[in-house]
Amino acid sequence: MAIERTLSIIKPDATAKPGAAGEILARFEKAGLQIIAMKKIRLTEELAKGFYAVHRERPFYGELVAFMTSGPVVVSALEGENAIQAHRDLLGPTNSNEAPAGTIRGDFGTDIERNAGHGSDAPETAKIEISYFFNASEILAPVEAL
Ligand code: FUP
Repeated sequence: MAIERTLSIIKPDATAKPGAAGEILARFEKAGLQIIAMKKIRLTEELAKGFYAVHRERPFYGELVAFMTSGPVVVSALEGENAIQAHRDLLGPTNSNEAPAGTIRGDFGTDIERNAGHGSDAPETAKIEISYFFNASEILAPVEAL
């Protein structure tokens, strides 16, 4: 297995729940994923549309953009062994209705749209998504590498 980086977004439905963002971040760290960049922001329509541009022809695109701009998000870059799959395992299935208890989407999401978190799905998309939100100077090397 390789050391990878992935982009995580704690979505507005989860940041609206008291204590949820902190618990989600703690789950990342307990699973061995290091937070190498992080910020809490409110996505503009332009940022949300650009992030989900791959879905722009899909019927749910408008609603998804409206949801993603409805409140703050916590965006982070995570690094660790097999980080992309490890993070997606913590999230659980895309549809919160199908996500088991103990997964982030199962515990903090509601349905396929309001599903608490986003995680990159491959190394190429992780690289694009991390650079969409963070400059090189905002990404901090893990402690071991300092
Ligand atoms: P994932 O890789 O798990 O984030 O899932 P997808 O790439 O399939 O979906 C991207 C986003 O679109 C997810 F956050 C969920 C959202 N979505 C909807 O809002 N409605 C749908 O019918 C399908 C996906």
